[in-house]
Amino acid sequence: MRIFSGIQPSGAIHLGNYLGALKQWVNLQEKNECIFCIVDWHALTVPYNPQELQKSISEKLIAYLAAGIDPNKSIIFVQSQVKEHAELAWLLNTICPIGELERMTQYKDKSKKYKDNINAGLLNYPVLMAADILLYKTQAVPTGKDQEQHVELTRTLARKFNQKFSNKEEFFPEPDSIMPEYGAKIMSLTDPKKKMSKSDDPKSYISLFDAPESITKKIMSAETDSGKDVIYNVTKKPGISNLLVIYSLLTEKSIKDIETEFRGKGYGEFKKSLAQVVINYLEPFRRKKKEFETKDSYVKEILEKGQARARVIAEATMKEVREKMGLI
Ligand code: ATP
Ligand code: LTN
Repeated sequence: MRIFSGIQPSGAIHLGNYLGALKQWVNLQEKNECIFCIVDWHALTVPYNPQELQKSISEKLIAYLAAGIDPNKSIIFVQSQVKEHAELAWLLNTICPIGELERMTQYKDKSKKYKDNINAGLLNYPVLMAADILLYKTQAVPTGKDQEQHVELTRTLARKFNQKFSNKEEFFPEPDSIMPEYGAKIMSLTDPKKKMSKSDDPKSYISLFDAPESITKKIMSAETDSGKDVIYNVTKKPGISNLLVIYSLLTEKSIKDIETEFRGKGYGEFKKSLAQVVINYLEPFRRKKKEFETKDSYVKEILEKGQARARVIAEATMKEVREKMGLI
């Protein structure tokens, strides 16, 4: 299968991004043709600092590598280096109903969060994402739960394009979402009713590269619920349930077994143990990050090679798209 996914170069990659997306990518690359993108154009739709953008892109690439994405198996590249993404996004805009965009949850959330910057890019964001995916004739898109709606719109646009411009034959495949059974929506540590998000306060997430002391501090002060029993109940105990999911995914123990282990022990002891689990799990990530930071030219080369490989596919698709749409 051809797989495509991306992460924005905003904030620091956190456990939610890892458990929802990156961890799946690492497994998928073994048996599929995978393309992983750092979607810098998407990150411009909310306020950002131009001086920090390139640094943030390098950090994301290092996070991909530290998490286990192998540049010999997968294509890794930066979105803005392959201009066909913008061209296809424009063309798909002409078949995308505005109403579909206005009902997108992420658009509604982000326009509430950035009231002074509700730009057209924020509304059109899912069309660019559809272009990212369709440009590579992708069959499946591994992401967290929050992106499911955007992948659904991508399917709608693929179908519309095929009907209008391809004699109803499948030119663009309609891509499936791939989501993990657990971990598709890891919640914020400071507000467990909201998803963990890189653009929020760093106290609300654990970055893949947080120092051990910082991990302990964040977990010990994570918002938990009234009561003291370590029990999974998303409606009554969203805070402790979120921590249980993280514990279970990182140790591969079932939630039931963890509940039994901490019966009668209270939140404090559970959190202390979780902090240790997270610190140990992320230790190789911190080590690999240091290693890659000293290999500047190797890291640059990965992006150059990735870009060249991505471009070959993108150019071929666009040639066909232009012909189908009556362009030269
Ligand atoms: P931002 O706050 O800048 O919007 P984000 O934290 O939502 O960032 P993205 O770059 O938008 O991160 O997402 C990268 C990938 O991580 C996507 O596949 C997304 O679905 C997934 N993801 C993001 N947040 C979570 C989460 N809390 N739980 C599980 N998966 C997540
Ligand atoms: N919108 C996604 C990032 C993204 C993406 C993509 C994911 C942009 N293009 C294509 C999968 C496939 C997000 O905010 N996480």
